[in-house]
Amino acid sequence: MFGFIKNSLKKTVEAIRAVAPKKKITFSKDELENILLEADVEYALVEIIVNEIYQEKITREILRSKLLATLAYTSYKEPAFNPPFVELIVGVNGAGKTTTISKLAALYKSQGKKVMLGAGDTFRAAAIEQLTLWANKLDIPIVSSKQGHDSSAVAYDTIDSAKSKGFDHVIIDTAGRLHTQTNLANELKKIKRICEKAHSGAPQRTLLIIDGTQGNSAIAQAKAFHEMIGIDGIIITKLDGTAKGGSIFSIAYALELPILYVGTGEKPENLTPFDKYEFVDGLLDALFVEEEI
Ligand SMILES: Nc1nc2c(ncn2[C@@H]2O[C@H](COP(=O)(O)OP(=O)(O)OP(=O)(O)O)[C@@H](O)[C@H]2O)c(=O)[nH]1
Ligand SMILES: [Mg+2]
Repeated sequence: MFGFIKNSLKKTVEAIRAVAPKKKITFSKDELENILLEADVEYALVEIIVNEIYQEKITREILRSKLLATLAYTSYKEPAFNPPFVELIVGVNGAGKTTTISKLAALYKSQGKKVMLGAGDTFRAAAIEQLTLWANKLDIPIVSSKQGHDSSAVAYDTIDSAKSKGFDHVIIDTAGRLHTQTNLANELKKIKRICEKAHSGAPQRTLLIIDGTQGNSAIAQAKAFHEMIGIDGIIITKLDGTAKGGSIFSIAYALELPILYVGTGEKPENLTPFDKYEFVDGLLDALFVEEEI
């Protein structure tokens, strides 16, 4: 898997090149400030990072420790659970929920797990079709209903069926938009409640899908979802298509939530576990030349 995160930082690195055209051994505070802002790290966090550095010449090691510190909460520990492990996938429309579900399903299947999908986005007919298409392609069972039907009923039926057939994993899609924000909040809360009714402890994981091309504007949105239903972890999609890779620092710092994976393309295999060291070193490799010994 190594290299996927670094490769998908290409556009972010191109943006940085505008203010740091050449690799160097050290940078000044002013230079560093410009670099971080260009990578779309939020201004407030840039100030925190820069103000905590006392040296005039900033080396790779100094910056590395500061950047890693902003990612302190990003690792995830799976809770103890009775199978099936139920995952609820939420996020605004177009964030990449359905695509990410197919990526997760492909991953779990490749690990030998029995996976079942629930087409819980009953708001749009196209959403049900899209997930069904993926399920057929991946040869994974799916539970769905007609457009406009109760999404909680789909969630219940999926979990019920997975339990009775001895499946390991359930992934439930949800709508990104309803007629109003209050409708969406109520629907998601209800789905969560019904999951627990169908299977004690479910959903074991509620994942928020964030569109990486949105940069820092995703923070407020993520906070709203977290307050609404409680988020256990984040997946950031479309890292390959954004010059705003630095916003991951601000998102991680502001939300203090684990980042489980990043999306690095549209294909089912383009899902990479988020490795904070690879992410930070991928950026630092573009900035610093190795010091001569
Ligand atoms: N380049 C790239 N494109 C992605 C990635 N993840 C998703 N996409 C694309 O983003 C678009 C939206 O993805 P969907 O999975 O349909 O998003 P959604 O959140 O389910 O959207 P709604 O169902 O409308 O709420 C599609 O064209 C996907 O192919 C990624 O990691 N990289
Ligand atoms: Mg969808």
